[in-house]
Amino acid sequence: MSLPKDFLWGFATAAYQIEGASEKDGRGPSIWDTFCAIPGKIADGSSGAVACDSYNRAGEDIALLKELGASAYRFSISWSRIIPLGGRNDPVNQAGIDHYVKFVDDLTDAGITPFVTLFHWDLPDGLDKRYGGLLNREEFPLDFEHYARTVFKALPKVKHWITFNEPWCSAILGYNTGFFAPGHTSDRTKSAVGDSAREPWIAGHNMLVAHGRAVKAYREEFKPTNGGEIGITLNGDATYPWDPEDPEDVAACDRKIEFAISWFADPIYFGKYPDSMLAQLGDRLPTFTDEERALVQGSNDFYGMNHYTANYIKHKTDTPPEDDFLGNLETLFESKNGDCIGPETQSFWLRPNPQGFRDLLNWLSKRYGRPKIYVTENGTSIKGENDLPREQILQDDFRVEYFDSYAKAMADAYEKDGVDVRGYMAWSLLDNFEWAEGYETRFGVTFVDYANGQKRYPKKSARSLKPLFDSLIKKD
Ligand code: GBH
Repeated sequence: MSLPKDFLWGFATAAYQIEGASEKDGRGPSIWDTFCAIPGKIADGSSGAVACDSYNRAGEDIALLKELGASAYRFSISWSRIIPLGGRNDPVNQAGIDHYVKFVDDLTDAGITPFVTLFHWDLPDGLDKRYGGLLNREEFPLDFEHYARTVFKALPKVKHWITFNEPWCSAILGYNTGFFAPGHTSDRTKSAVGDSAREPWIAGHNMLVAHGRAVKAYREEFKPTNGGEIGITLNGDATYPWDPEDPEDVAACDRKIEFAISWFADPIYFGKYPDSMLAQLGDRLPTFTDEERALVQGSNDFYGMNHYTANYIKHKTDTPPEDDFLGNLETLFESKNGDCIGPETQSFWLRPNPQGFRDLLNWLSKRYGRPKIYVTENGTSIKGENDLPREQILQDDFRVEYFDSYAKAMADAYEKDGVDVRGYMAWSLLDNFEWAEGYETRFGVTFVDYANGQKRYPKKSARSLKPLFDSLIKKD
């Protein structure tokens, strides 16, 4: 027994990945609807237009969560359902609000604690078209603040708020590699617009300020009456030196985490960007005005941690190209002496390494002064899973083992290392729209039969979490 007795555990999803019903009840398009319509952007040519049809099956999803024994559920709100065009002077869509009010009511009636993400990458397309979306330093933070306030007002029962999910992905994949919506990149074979050397750092800066504005609004206008807490969710992988004898590889390990996590977390906890980023990016990294810094510094009530994998890190010696976003280093699956970081999965970037989870929890706890941490995502795909017959997909022992080893690594971080971890959300409740990879990669603990009316079949892993957490959470 090693996790605290009020520890919350459950599952996570995101609106665009599960909801479908993309035109129902007045929803406006998001940048992902637009991006998916461009041939070649999504591996299987699909989109989130139907996905798991969760917008129409909210009751079914809640019943499933209850059946699996979850005490928490993390989901995101589709901004363009609340404000179809997105902006602070645009009409608010009551039908969209009503949907989430009922969802939160039904969830809490079922005894499940909601964790609500305001932004999981699905920016209203209207804002991208109107003023360049995340790139607009004046408009974007104000529109986000207004959207956030609208949702805070509508959902007073929600006590755990996440502003942004993985701003790294929106910034780098959206504006450097162009792998995600809105697909900007300097590579003109992939996009007519974009500046990979500059736009990602601007987008990241504007998300930080938008986060700060939403937090200020929450703390001043809602927290005094509703209670509750608010933070941001950041993604980051664990790092190990390719050659532990080489101090440059050891230094590059920290730099890799700084470029992924501290890019956002340092301004939030310390009011400034990491020195390693300033040194490499110079004035391509925006400077905080005093007003912006005041909004951002101190703006986390908790740290939301999304974590999946680890890498060996090898430093580079040449001057990095302008579009480098890793920190002038290579990420590898094998170390110098031939050790492998973990087994292959269906995701090219993901190799299970539970020790890395414990180590990164410690790294974060140390750097940021032992913040309260919620693990807001953790999970795995399985190599070739989608090609198996359903009966075999349901026997997902690889995923069972992943959750088992990662949860125990987290419990060790809590019990033995003193990391203040309070909750854990497995990614994901359902197989769903895995962004640029479409439906070929499955992350769910529940198989979704897309060919037959989105019917749900819980896999072995779905039922493995309750006994696992029952064994780890202290009884009194
Ligand atoms: C999460 O991101 C997302 O929040 C969730 O929506 C998604 O479904 C889930 O993971 C599974 O993918 O080699 O440059 O393309 C996880 C963190 C960070 C993992 C970026 C993939 C790709 C880096 N992601 N990474 S790159």
